[in-house]
Amino acid sequence: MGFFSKVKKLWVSPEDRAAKALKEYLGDKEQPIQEIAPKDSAQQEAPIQRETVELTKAVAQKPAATQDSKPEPKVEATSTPETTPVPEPVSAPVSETVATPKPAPDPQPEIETSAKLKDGKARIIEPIMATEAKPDADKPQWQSDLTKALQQADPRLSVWLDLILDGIDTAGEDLWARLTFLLKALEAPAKEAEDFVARFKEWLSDMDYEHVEEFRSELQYRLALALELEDEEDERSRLFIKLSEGLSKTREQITKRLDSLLSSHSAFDDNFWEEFEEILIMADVGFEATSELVSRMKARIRNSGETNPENFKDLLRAELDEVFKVPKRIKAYNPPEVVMMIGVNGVGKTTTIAKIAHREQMQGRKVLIVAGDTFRAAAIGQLEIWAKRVGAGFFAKAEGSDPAAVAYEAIDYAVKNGYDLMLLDTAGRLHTKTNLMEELLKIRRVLGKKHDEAPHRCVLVIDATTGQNAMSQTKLFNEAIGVDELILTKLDGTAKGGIMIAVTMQHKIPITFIGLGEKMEDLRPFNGADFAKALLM
Ligand SMILES: Nc1nc2c(ncn2[C@@H]2O[C@H](COP(=O)(O)OP(=O)(O)OP(=O)(O)O)[C@@H](O)[C@H]2O)c(=O)[nH]1
Ligand SMILES: [Mg+2]
Repeated sequence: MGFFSKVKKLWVSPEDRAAKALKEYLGDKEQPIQEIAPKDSAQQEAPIQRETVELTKAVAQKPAATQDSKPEPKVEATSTPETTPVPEPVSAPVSETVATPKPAPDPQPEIETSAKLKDGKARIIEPIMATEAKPDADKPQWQSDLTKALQQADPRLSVWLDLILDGIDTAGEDLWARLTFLLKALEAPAKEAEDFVARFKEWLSDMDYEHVEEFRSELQYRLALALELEDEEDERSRLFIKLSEGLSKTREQITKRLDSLLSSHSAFDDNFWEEFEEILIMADVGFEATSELVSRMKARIRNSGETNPENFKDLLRAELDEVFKVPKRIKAYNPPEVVMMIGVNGVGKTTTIAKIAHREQMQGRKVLIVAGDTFRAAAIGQLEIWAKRVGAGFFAKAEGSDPAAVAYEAIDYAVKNGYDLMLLDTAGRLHTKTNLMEELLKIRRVLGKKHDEAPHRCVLVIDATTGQNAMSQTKLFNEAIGVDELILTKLDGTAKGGIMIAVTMQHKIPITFIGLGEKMEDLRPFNGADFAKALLM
């Protein structure tokens, strides 16, 4: 859960919507809501403030997410060094400028940090949206300017970020101060805001990034996750652009040919369907899925009464949307949720684990990464580096250990240390005579014995660039191990994106994420409707 899932509403809205957000929140808690003051009433301002105190207290009392309560992940019986993702505290100048407001001559209520509220004393909190940006002798000019600009801005993350980054070219104290200011204005618990900034700093230093253009996108992604804004239009359109860029080669393969088919036919005759079939096969949709898709399209066209291929693309888009629709699964399990990542070598299992861990950590879950690929020391080392980078816990045993034993012990470790999610990496190829499938089945069995219904998700990672090969891999793994979800990586830059259609139609396994590049933000939840739209633009 992002750290301001409730309070963010205060920010995105003017006073009346802030009051509505409070009302909703307090409604959840079955508290009277009629006390919320109508706007423009100075006398009635107090109830808003009182309730805001409660709201912020509730946020502050939320079990501290991720890092602060996390014990150091211990690497047992391994030669690899311990992973200790301890973020550096926000440096003094930042907290001095931002986190500790100096006494103001103005009797206006101070903006308190939520961290201070953890001591249980009620204080008056003023949501920044409801506060007039009064000139304040003690407040640096940039803070007043920024407050005003944010108040007047369109409530969209990209717009806020533009304002935060206005005049900033490189990472440094100015950026930390402005970022902390934004988080504080959103009433993020101070510790979580601090962690956010500290982790981002750490990431910049790991990546050796300095200039805004190098990290803006990652910063926006992190904020979107933390603020739970990923589903909002702004972020969705950013993802759509990325998806559409990633699919450009596949689109070229399909759309160009489709356009010429549509312009050269004035009826849905046999010749039309034959050519359509050919286009799909060339785009790696595969024989079986192609013939199913063609019959489904024929039926759709019959039912629609459409006789002219002019509107064919719209109908195809609607059909693809249907193809990718999957019923929502009800998730119910005792933590930790155990996810087993499988797939042949080189498809992207390890990097995908890192990307998922990154997402989940940003959303407030405590993640343990487990090195179940014990056959190469390099694999353990690579995973450990990733765990450190994304701030997740790490569990491994010595190279050559039995992967099932690693999985078994990792569950104990995860339970003991209160992890929410355990991501188990596995080998893609064995360097012993043992059969990979038997090995994976053994891990699966051991997990199930150790923890109720584990693995809760068995995720097969496939490399989209392998085209039809992905089909046989899916069949093999599904029959041998059982696959709950698919993640398709390396969709960026391949013309073989049609494999998404093939694999979904034939195996009826939902695709949950797609990989559109090597960066953390390049793993995104899969949305069938967006895929169909991006493919048939
Ligand atoms: N372009 C692109 N590269 C990716 C993507 N996902 C992973 N990769 C790259 O693919 C390569 C292999 O990734 P790994 O995560 O090591 O693959 P693996 O499945 O763990 O490999 P083994 O451990 O050898 O079985 C790395 O260079 C990744 O950066 C993606 O979505 N797009
Ligand atoms: Mg690997």
